[in-house]
Amino acid sequence: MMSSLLCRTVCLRRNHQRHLKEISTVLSRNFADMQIPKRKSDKKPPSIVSWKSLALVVGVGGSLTLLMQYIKREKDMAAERERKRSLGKAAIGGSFELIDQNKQVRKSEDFIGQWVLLYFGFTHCPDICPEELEKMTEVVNIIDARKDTPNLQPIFITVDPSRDTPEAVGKYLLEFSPKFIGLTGSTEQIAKACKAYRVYFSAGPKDQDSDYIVDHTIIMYLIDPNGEFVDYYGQARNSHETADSIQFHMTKWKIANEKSLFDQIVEKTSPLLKSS
Ligand SMILES: [Cu+2]
Repeated sequence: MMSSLLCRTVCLRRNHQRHLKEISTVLSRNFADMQIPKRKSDKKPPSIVSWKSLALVVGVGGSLTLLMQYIKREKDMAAERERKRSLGKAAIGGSFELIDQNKQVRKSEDFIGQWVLLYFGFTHCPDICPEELEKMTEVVNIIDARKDTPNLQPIFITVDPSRDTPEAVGKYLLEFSPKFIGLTGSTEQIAKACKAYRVYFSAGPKDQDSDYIVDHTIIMYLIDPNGEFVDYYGQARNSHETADSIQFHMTKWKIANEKSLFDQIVEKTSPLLKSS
């Protein structure tokens, strides 16, 4: 009895030990399979968009936008020029090459950058031309006296080139204002200038003193610094009305042609864009 009890105790102990061993083996296997999660690194992952590439994208994008706006503006201006042409406005005016009172060749292009008030007449004109040149002098003096307007260059072109030599023109215009530039030339040159401005002129018959009257259009033409005809003024307009109208056109032109900050940026960046 005693021996059987002892045997059972020993057997139980052995079973228990075996059982513990098995548990330990299973546990150690399971622990070996378990993966310990790695600690997250403090380092940030590399960003796809760096500051440098972002700046480049913004820079290129901005430049392209400016270029597109510049192209659009150029297109609009070309359309406006075309519209003016189709209206026939630009049909008045054109190039000329004449001789001034100092016998210097003067071309229409020489006056680019200036506001010009142009009048066609002749030095032997009994009344109309003196009146108009008097008025023209007043207009020029009014405009020149105004600080917010650029100066106005008065130009006289003769429609009587056979009598109006450079000397005769110079002497005549000094009676009105030293600001005048007086132009003469060959019959062909004068005819060409008159045709450009649609000025009609026709010499009448000579009297016993060989004097004659030249019938002609009595109009003052306003030309802007681009050399384009802007407006005209007939006899009915007095000097103040004419000056006010000229000032209005000068202001309008300045707004339309003034370089904005945008234009300045485009001007500076467009060569860089072209070369890149
Ligand atoms: Cu006249």
